[in-house]
Amino acid sequence: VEQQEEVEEVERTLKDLCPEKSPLLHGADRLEFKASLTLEQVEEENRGVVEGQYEPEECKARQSVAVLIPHRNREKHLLYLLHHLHPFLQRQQLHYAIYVIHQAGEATFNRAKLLNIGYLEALKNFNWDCFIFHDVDLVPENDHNLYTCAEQPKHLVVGRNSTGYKLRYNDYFGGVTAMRKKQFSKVNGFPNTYWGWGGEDDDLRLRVRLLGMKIVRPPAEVARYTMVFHNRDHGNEVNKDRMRLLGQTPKMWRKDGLNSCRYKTLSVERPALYINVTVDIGTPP
Ligand code: UD2
Ligand code: MN
Repeated sequence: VEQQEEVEEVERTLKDLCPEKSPLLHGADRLEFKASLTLEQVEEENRGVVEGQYEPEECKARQSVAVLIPHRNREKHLLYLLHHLHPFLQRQQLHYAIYVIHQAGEATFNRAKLLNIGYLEALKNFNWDCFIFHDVDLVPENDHNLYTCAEQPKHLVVGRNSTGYKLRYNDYFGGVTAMRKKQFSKVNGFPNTYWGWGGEDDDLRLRVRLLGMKIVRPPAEVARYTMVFHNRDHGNEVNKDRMRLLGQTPKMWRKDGLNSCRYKTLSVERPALYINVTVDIGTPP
């Protein structure tokens, strides 16, 4: 195995770097969400993806990107997202892998903690440069919205169908964000203490600001998403504590985050199109 890896490493260094702008991009897409879509079909369309991972044949990718998707009980959304995201990322000529971090059990959902776990687990497989924190129900509409990291943390959802493609509020940092490994570890990741819906995205934004970084966004014409319609899930009720927690972020960010993230990995499965990490994250205090 080691030798094989060395050969791959050499091949990688011999290839030319991919062009700054991929020739495969085609701009705005008309997204289709067919109720009849099956996993077999999506696998068939993406034969180049092996155990959730892909690398362009034609050139050496400029960034290695791990896409992290927090998940529970949204199988249909996941299928739609895989169907659109794989070809989308391939057109961007990225070396990437898709990780689905699946919360086991029925306890209150914790999106932020799942994303911390995704980051920690993904780094056990490969030294990724860039992490995309991605809601399962948001499908990008335009492949000029690049899933790469920048000098500053990047927010990729300027607009979506359900909000008339307008930014929800000025400092908004939810839905899909891109941070370099260094940027994310500098802020100690997400908080682990937000159970249920809301606030965790604002906490990450506060962390980013406290550490002197600034959020950047792609142009509004390209940073567009369709959110597959859904109601609020059972087990993800509004987090009534979120305002209080947000008030404590300046003193809590050092203690609560990547360095305090405790969980139990129940399984790591590798079906064709993603790496499925199932975890026991505990229950709210
Ligand atoms: C918004 C944000 C989201 C997050 C959330 C508050 C946008 C576009 N998104 O989403 O990033 O900050 O508010 O927590 O503004 N999930 C499951 N199963 C569940 C519950 C949640 O898989 O039972 C995952 C899934 O990836 C989902 C994400 O958590 O997309 C966010 O939950 P949501 O879609 O219910 O919340 P929403 O749309 O208000
Ligand atoms: Mn949603």
